Amino acid sequence: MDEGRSIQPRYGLFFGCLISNRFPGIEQSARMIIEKLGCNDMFTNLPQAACCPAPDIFYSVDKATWLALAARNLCQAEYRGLEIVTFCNGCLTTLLRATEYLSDPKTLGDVNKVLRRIQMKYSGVPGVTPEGKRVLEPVKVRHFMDMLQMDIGVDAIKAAVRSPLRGLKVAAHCGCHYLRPTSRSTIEGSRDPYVLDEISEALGAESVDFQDKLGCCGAGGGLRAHGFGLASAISKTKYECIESAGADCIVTPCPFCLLQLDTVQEEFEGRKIPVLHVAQLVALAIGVDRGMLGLDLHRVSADQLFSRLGRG
Ligand code: 9S8
Ligand code: 9S8
Ligand code: COM
Repeated sequence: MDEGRSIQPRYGLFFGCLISNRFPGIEQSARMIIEKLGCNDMFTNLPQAACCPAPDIFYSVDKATWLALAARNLCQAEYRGLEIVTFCNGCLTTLLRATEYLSDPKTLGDVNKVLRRIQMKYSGVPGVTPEGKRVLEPVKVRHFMDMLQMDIGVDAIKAAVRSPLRGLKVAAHCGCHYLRPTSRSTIEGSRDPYVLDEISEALGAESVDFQDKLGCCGAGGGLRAHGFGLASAISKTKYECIESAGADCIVTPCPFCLLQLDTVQEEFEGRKIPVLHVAQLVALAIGVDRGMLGLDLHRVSADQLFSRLGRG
C-alpha cells in the first residue's frame, strides 16, 4: 500500500438498476477503463445508493416518492463531499432534475420531513459565490461519457487504445435524456451532439451518420413499460435508419436505450446489429478481455463484431 498518498476521491460511482441487474459488463468495463487510465484515486463507490428512481417511469406515477428517493441518493454523495457520476441517461436526468426541485425551499422542507424518518437530511454542498457569499450548492451530477471527453480527454483515450476498432462503422445513439431538455446544460445541447462520435473515432472506429439520429430509442418516457407496441414501432424506425447507414454496431451512453435496441431486434427480420454501452466500446478498444465486457448477456450476439475486428 502506498502510505504516502491520500488523494480524496472526488466522484461517487452511481450505476443504477439496469447495469447492476442486467448489464454487469458495463460496470466491469467502466472499472477497467478507470483502472487502465490511472484514475482509480478519483473514484469511490456509493454502497448505499438505490434506484435513482427512473425519471419518467417513476416520476410520472408518483412525483413525491420519486423526489424523496432521489434526495436520499443525493445525500449519499453530499455527506461524503462527492460529485455523482452516472452511466445512465435516466439516472443523470433524475438526479439533476431532483437537485433543481430541491432548490425550492418549500419542496426541500417537504422532502426533508420524509428523510427525517430515516435520520437523513439533504441540504446541498457548502460553496462560495464569486462575490464571496457562502451558499449551499446542489450536489453535482455528471455522466461518465462527459467526464471521458472533458476531463480525461480524447487524447488520453487515444493513447490508451491497444486494439483499434479499425474498419468498424458505429452508429452513435445519444438518447433523449442525454440531450434534452435543451435548457439543462448536460454538456452539448441537443442540436449537434458530437461527444459520442468523437470518442468512437478516438477508438479508431468510424461514426456513421444516420437519419433520426437525435430521436428516441422508443423505450423512454415510460413507454417500454406502459406502451410496448408503440415503443417497438419507434425502435423499428430507428433500427431501419441505422441498418441502412451500414452500421456494424450501435453505441449508446444509456443502458435503457441499450436494453430496448438490443431486445427489440428479436422482433425484426434482417440483419442483427449488436448494441454496446460506450464504456463497453472503450473497454473493447483499450484491450480489456472479451469476457469482462459482458456482451454475452446481450440478445444480439457480438460474434460478428469480434470477427470483423479480427478478434474472433
Ligand atoms: S436506476 Fe432504477 S431503473 Fe434505472 S438504470 Fe438508469 S434509471 Fe436510474
Ligand atoms: S431510453 Fe435512454 S435516454 Fe431515452 S427517453 Fe428517448 S431515448 Fe432511449
Ligand atoms: C429512460 C428512462 S432512460 S424513462 O423511461 O424515461 O424513465
